[in-house]
Amino acid sequence: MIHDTVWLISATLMGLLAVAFIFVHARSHERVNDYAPLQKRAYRLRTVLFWVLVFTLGPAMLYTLTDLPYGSAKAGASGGGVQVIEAVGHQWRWELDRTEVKAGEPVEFRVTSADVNHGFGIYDANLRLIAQTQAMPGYTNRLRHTFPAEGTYRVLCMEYCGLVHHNMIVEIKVVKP
Ligand SMILES: [Cu+2]
Repeated sequence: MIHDTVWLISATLMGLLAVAFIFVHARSHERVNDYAPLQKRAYRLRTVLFWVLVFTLGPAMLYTLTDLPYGSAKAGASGGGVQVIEAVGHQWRWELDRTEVKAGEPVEFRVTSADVNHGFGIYDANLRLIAQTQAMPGYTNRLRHTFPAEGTYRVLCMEYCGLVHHNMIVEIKVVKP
């Protein structure tokens, strides 16, 4: 959904930019000898644009800052504690210390590897990727995700790690809180 919106906004802005280029190109053949009035108009436009930006982007910036820091905002919103899943990648299986979590409450995956690099990808029932991080030996990556709906999710390895890489699948059950 958000991707569609972002795509629409980007396409619109790109379109406007293209129109501006076409406009400039079309007008570029005109000969102008007196630049003074043109300059005056351009400076006025620049001043207007400056204040438009200050009054639109300024409040937008302040508004988005209220979400910081992201981690504590998410954990605090639910009221409940964070559900922690310790995940270790092995050639060729996932080892999770729990496979059932509650929907609507944040889950923190602490992801590492016992051997080589693996990719820790969480997929929904339609095999759509919803969150991912890397499983690295000697390092623990923290991935926070809140499952909005109950259901069966799957963790698949996203990084080719050897012969039986395709076998690295484990299910996570997300249940009603
Ligand atoms: Cu793999």
